[in-house]
Formats: sequence, structure tokens, C-alpha cells
Amino acid sequence: MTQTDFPTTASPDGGAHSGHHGERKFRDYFTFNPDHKVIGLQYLVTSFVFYILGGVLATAIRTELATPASDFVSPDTYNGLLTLHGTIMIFLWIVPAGAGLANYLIPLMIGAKDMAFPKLNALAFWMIPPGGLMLIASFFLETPKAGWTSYPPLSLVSGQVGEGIWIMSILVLGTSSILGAINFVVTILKMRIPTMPMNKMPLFCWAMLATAALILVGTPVLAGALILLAFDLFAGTAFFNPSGGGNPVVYQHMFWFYSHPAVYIMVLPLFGTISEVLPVHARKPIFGYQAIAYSSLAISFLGLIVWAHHMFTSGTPAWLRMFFMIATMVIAVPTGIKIFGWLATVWGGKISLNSAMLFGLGFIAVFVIGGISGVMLASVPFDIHVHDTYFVVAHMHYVLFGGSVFGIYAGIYHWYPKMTGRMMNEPLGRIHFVLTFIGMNLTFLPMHELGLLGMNRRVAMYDPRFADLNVLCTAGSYLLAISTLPFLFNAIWSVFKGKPAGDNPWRALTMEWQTTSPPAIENFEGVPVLKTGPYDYGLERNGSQPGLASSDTPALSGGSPT
Ligand code: HEM
Ligand SMILES: [Cu+2]
Repeated sequence: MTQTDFPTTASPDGGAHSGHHGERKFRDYFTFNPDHKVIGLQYLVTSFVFYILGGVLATAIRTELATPASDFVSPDTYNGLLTLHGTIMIFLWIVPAGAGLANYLIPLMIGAKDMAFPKLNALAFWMIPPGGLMLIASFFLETPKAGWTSYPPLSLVSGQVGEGIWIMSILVLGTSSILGAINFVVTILKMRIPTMPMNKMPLFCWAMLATAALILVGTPVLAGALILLAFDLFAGTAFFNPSGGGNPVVYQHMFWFYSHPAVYIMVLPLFGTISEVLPVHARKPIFGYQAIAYSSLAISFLGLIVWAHHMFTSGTPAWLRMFFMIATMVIAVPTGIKIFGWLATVWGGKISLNSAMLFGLGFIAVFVIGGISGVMLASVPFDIHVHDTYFVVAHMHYVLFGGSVFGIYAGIYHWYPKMTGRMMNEPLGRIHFVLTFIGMNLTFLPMHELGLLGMNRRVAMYDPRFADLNVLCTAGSYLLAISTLPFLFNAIWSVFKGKPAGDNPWRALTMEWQTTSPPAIENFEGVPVLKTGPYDYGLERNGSQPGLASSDTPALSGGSPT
């Protein structure tokens, strides 16, 4: 019976001309469905639900921090809220949201009918809800309290039940992430249409290749660390437990060997997204295609050899700190190459400042600030002063909120018409952007100053001299909470009432726009043909691309059609 409930091939339906217009039913989205588009949306919607939960926790944290005293929740509860906030935002919002975009887009961008391993793909998604439910269950049993980093010895003494739940949940979510990554790599390498060589594929695919490499190399090491931690916790071993002769710093090495790359796992898919969004809405070819593509791989490689910049104050020997300091600073080079490529792409373009573009430009602005504070932190003498202060909190939120969240929003505004067949409401989108941009800066900019003044991170109570700046941060966080409302309304309302989008409302050149919106169940009718490069905006061509020949593509010197 279920087989007929979700047909995996285009259903003729008896309709005369609906051969490739098979449509998804609403209930398909609640089933184990191997269609990558269903899975992509499942990821995106689920992760957004967790984003809201993580956001509620953040608001509670900021409410506690509105005053120096511990008056809203107990310090113990505060630690639980903070741990769950960080864990949910990273493992249940940003990582799966990136995987959602990738699942939806990769096959469409390379002209494939689905991912290489569709069932594995569905399995990867269906591991997310149990992983998340475990963390939610911890509210009722015992919340984990050792922070998202879960350093021993703290994690060994802060409550067995909560910590056990945390470890199990991360193991499940990490496995899901590995299964997803296997699919991304094989699909990108093996399932492109024959006419698409690697150097003609959209930059989003390059970024996902780099992301998947990091997931595959890093995540097993995290899993190893967590399993050993679980032994220490439940079996009385002492791998990390100093009271039994174990070494907690080894945990830090293993944790950061995954978790530094994880920051790129979180941001590379959005780097890819920005490389797709900017050329379309600036009507210009991407500047430096190869440089941007290869810089993703360079970031991926360098990202694997910088982890100990999180451990400058953990007794790391001086010569080793020097190596990690220099390696960390070197990452700024491929990252800078991307930033310059993006700026040169929009420079002189015919920019439409729509919501997707606003979030794209906002991404660059905010991410650059986070990159700069990152390079500052890479410097050992500076880091020793501000490590474990709010300066680090400011840095990570500029890169993660400014980078990842802005990037996800840019992607949603850009691909929503493809995913739903309807446009989102533009004025609401712009209000969303303005409120988010102001709220984000109001919340996190003062944290730089707080860190420099010496306010510790992860504390529920603080010296009253930090009070004024904290009020600003808390006000900003309320604004951020409010800023989500126009988006939520817009995303739901537009599914039903948005203006019909047509196949290619942005007149974009990448292949996902060559099929219907939303795409038919098997994506394309037959094997699609590559008519232009993915970013040949404004270049002279044979006019074979319908809907693109119009004159508002700026003329550019050089470049000939493929
Ligand atoms: C130019 C690029 C970057 C550099 C040089 C850099 C450098 C650093 C350094 C040195 C620290 C350690 C600070 C300390 O604990 O004392 C740090 C922390 C952190 N960075 Fe970055 N970073 C960069 C980019 C990013 C990106 C792209 C992300 C995420 C998308 C990110 C996320 C984080 C997070 C989450 C932490 C704090 C982890 C914690 O202790 O809880 N960073 N960064
Ligand atoms: Cu790092």
C-alpha cells in the first residue's frame, strides 16, 4: 500500500499531457521517501524548526544575561540552556540546513535524476529527528551541561544522564552527516550529464565536494572521541579522566580535529550558495571561477591543519603554537580570494537589490568582520588575552550567524521559487533583512568590547560594570527573535498565495532553472543539455537560451560561448 502512496517515478496519472509533471503529495514529506527533493525540503523544514527552538533558548540565555545577577534561571539551568543552544544550532540547524540545500540542488544542478544512493539519503535524513528528539528529551530527564564542546573533566562530573544523551545524540547526527557526505561526493563525481566536465559545474557543487571531504575525514574522529568519553563516563576507564591518569587535552585535540573543520562544514555550503546567488542577481559572470572553485578545496585542506588554535592556552608547546598560528592565518588567503571574487562579481553589475541579493551582500559584510576577528584570534599573544571571553563569542557569531544563517536565507529566497513554484513576498523579505541585519549587529558587536574588557563566556552572573553593554546585546537578541516572524509568515503564506514563479523567474543559467518549478519527480524530461556555462551572463552567445536573450544583461568584454 505504501508503494502506491509515494510513486518514485513520474506517474502518468492517466492525464494526457502530464507525463513528466508528476506531483508530490503533502503527506510524501512525512514518509521515508528516496526523492532528493523531498529529502532536501525535509532537511530544510526540520532544521528550521530546530532553529526556532535554538532561538528560543538563545532568548532565554540573553534574558538571564540582561542583568548581572542570576535572576531568571538558576546557574545550573543556565548551563543546560547554553549547552543545548550551541548543540542545536550547530548540529540540528546549520549542518542539516546546508545538507538540505545540497540534497535539493546537487542533482538538479548536474542534470541527474536523483542522488547516487537515494535510500541511504533518506536514511541520513531520518536519523535527524531521533537525534533531535533525544536532546529535547533531555529537558525532561537531565540536560547536558558541559557546553557544546563537552570538555572533560567537566563533562565527566556534570551529570551522567545528560552527558550520555548528548553523546548518543551527536553520534546519531554525525552518522547522518557521514551518510549524506558519501552521497554528495559520489553524486557530484559520477552523476553529471556527459556534457558537464568538472570545470563547468556550478560552484555550489565544488563547495559541497570540499564540505563532504571535511565531513568524511573529521566526523569519525569526533565519533572516536565521544565513544572514549562515554567509556570514561560509564565504564570507569580513564582515557581523558585526569583522576584516573587520563589526559583531557587529548580529548581537546580529537574534538577540535573535527570541530575546526566543522566550522567550514557549516560555512562552505553557504560560500557555494553565495557564488550562485550573486552572479544571477548582478547579471554578471562570476569573477574567477577556477580561483573560487579551488579555494574551496584549499580551505578544506588547510581547515584540517589548524585545529589547535582553539588550544593556545591548553599548554600547547610554543613551537607548535607557532605552526598553528601561521597555518590559521594562511586560511585567510583562500577565503580572501573568494571575497574578492564575489566583490568583483557584483562590481559594476546590474544589481537587483532583492531579498536574496540583500542577504548575499549582508553575508559578505558580516562574514568579513568575523574573518578579521578570526585572524586576530589566530595571533597567539592576542588569543591568550581574549580566549574564553566574549570576544570569541562575538567572532563565532559573526562567522556563523553572519556567514551561515545569512547564507541560508540568501539561498532560501533565491531557490524558493524553484522549490515551490511561487515567489516570496519581496517587501516582507526586505523587512526581514533589515531587522536581521540590525538585530545581528546589535547583539554581537558589543560582545567584542565585552570580551576585550574581560567578560568571561559561559557565565550566568557577571561583574556589574559589564551591565550596559549586555543590555544592548539582549535588546538585539529580542529584535532578532522578532525578525524571524516576517520570514516565517512569508515562507508559509507564499506556498499558497505567492505569485506563480514560472520555470526561471531570475533568468538564471544553472541547470536547476531549466526544469519546471517545482521540478517534476524525475527532475528533467530526458537528459538535459548544457547550453551555456553556468555563469555566462551578458556574454555573447548563440541565443539558444530561452528567456535570457533579453537586453538587460550588461555587455562584457571578452569571453566566447562554449
Ligand atoms: C579567517 C578565518 C578564521 C580564523 C582565522 C579563525 C580563527 C579562530 C580562532 C583562533 C579561534 C579560537 C579562539 C579561542 O578560543 O581563543 C576561533 C574560534 C572559533 N571560530 Fe573561528 N576562525 C575563522 C573562521 C571561522 C569560521 C568560518 C567559522 C564558522 C563558520 C568559525 C567559527 C569559530 C567558532 C565556532 C569558534 C569558537 C569555538 C569555541 O571555542 O566554542 N571561525 N576561530
Ligand atoms: Cu577553529
